[in-house]
Amino acid sequence: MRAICPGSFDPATLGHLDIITRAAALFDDVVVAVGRNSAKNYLFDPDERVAILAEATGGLANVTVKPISGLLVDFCADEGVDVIVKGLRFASDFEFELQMSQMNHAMTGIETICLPTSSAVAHISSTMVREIARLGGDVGQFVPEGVHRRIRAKVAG
Ligand code: COD
Repeated sequence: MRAICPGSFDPATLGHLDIITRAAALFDDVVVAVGRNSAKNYLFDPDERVAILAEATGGLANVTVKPISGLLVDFCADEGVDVIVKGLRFASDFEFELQMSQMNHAMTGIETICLPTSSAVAHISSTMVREIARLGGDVGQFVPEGVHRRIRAKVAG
């Protein structure tokens, strides 16, 4: 089966990597889809986010990374994706993911599977990583090393 892990990934964190790695162990093939959530104020542009994730998932042979600009369900139909995989941290994630999964299912019938977050990375949030980085804090414990390096360069620049 072919799965998709969609997200904004701004920036990709150890929480995202945990979900992607576990999805790659469950499914034959995983597409990581770098999308756009219009409510978010991004640190990295879409091309940078794709490059960052391609580097971070380089060790996973059945994972590819692609950008998406339109509807997720259209991308899934075009790419032959069978199932959407999301991560769940808290009740607020559940409410958001439940509604998105129902909207996506209503449009094309595609199913969403949610993996509970691993306890070691449950607290990690891209939004908070962005805020800490912009205010000069060290986010090294929350993100892969390549992402940490790029954040330091972005904030310094
Ligand atoms: N542990 C486990 N899971 C985590 C963690 C963590 N520490 N951090 C994040 N996650 C999970 C999130 O719960 C989510 O499932 C996934 O990782 C991605 O998270 P984000 O924050 O990077 O991505 P979002 O939620 O901003 O992404 C939203 C999408 C881009 C997927 C969404 O807006 C979308 O599908 N856009 C395409 C347009 C579309 O079809 N819109 C209609 C949707 S109904």
